[in-house]
Amino acid sequence: MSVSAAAVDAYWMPFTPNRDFKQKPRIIVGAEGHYYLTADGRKAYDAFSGLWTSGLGHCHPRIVEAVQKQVAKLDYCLGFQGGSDRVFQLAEKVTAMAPANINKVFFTNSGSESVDTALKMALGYHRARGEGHRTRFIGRERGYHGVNFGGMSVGGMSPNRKAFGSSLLPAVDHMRHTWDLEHNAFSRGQPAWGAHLADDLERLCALHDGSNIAAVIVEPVAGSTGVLPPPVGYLEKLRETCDRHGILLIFDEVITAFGRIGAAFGSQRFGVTPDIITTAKGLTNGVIPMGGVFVQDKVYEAFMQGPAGAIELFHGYTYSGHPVAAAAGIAAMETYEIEGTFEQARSLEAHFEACLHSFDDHPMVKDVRNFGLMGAIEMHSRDGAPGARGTEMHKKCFWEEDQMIRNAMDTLQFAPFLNSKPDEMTRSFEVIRKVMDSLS
Ligand code: PXG
Ligand code: PLP
Repeated sequence: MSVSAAAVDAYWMPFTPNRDFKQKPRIIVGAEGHYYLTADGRKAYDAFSGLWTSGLGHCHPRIVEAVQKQVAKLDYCLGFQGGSDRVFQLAEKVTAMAPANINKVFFTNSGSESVDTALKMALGYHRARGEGHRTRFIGRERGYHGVNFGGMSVGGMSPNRKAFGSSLLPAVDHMRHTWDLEHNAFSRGQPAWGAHLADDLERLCALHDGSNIAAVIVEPVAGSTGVLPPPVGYLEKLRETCDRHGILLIFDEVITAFGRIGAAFGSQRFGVTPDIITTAKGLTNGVIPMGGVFVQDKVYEAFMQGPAGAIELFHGYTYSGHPVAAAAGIAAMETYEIEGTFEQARSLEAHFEACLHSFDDHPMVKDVRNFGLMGAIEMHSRDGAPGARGTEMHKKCFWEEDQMIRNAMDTLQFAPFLNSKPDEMTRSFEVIRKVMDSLS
């Protein structure tokens, strides 16, 4: 069945210039491994692993089979005062992969829900310990924590906040972001410069008194904003400051968890353990929507007080712990283990870095950044038309070169498959260079 003009017209697309898209829609009807199948009958290489989601490739047979079996056996069951066998099994599996002291997970349906859940847990944790005055949150400029009210408030991407300003959470401050063209341009991996920017947290503690701050939330590697790896020593400094002031540290690992930076959790790669970790995306390889919030034992234990029969956390979603999502999650975790995916991702890093940084001297390029299998090529904007080059790259790659790439304004973002074939990766960047060369 083809998609009619009326059908295209009916759908209000997320984070998309709707009117522009609908003039010539880019519609996907299938996927196989590392390729999308387009409505006009082409195969397009997916250079963004879905939307950072599908590191194992599309339609992985083990996950497909697990989902098919599960939906025929238990399609749904309530998640409050009941739960499917699958969700408990998934919880055991994923907490076993988490850093020491992190042994509990709460399930949601997305990264945005994971973030808002984590913020509520932080408030509840402090209140349960008699520190209900800790109500302030600290985020960071250029952070992305989803689009719900909490995540939007701690997030630092101005277009996402602009129209909703008066309804953001009131007690939120932001640290500066860590990108500085003068000091850390064209960095490979973690930039050497910038650890001192974590001192912003110390300043905010001095301003408000640290005893009023509930939590600090950062992405270990900022993703949506165009891949900003943490300067050497930066995350360690945040951890140390939080400890000194009794503040919870939340790592938003919606992108970095489950192999994207060569470990189950980014915090393991960096050797810095937060109190709460938010996840989604790779939890099910993107197959069924699901998120997870992982907490240190002390956070869970703080809630386990009061009358034995009482609900400890007044929070949850109709679809928390959905059995089909949980089955997809179990199959994804099994696949990561059987195929050695995280090690494979790590082994691809050097090639990926070389491909990206081959653009360092391109006249149209302003900066190139990478960490793990996260990468960005930032182009100079065309005079008077910011974003135009990025959009042209995206469209030309799709229509003329059978490549699906992702752009945010004039920054091209790359999330190769965790099991990419090096020659396909090389070819993808050759095509991107060709298209970039053709731009004005
Ligand atoms: N936190 C982080 C760190 C994320 O990257 C979210 C929260 C929100 O997750 P949901 O599932 O509610 O979308 C995200 C999502 C991009 C891009 O192009 C990134 C995301 C979503 C869409 C596009 O970089 N990240
Ligand atoms: N709105 C109404 C009227 C509801 O009944 C519910 C859930 O029962 C919700 C919103 C929240 O939906 P969800 O649990 O899927 O987030």
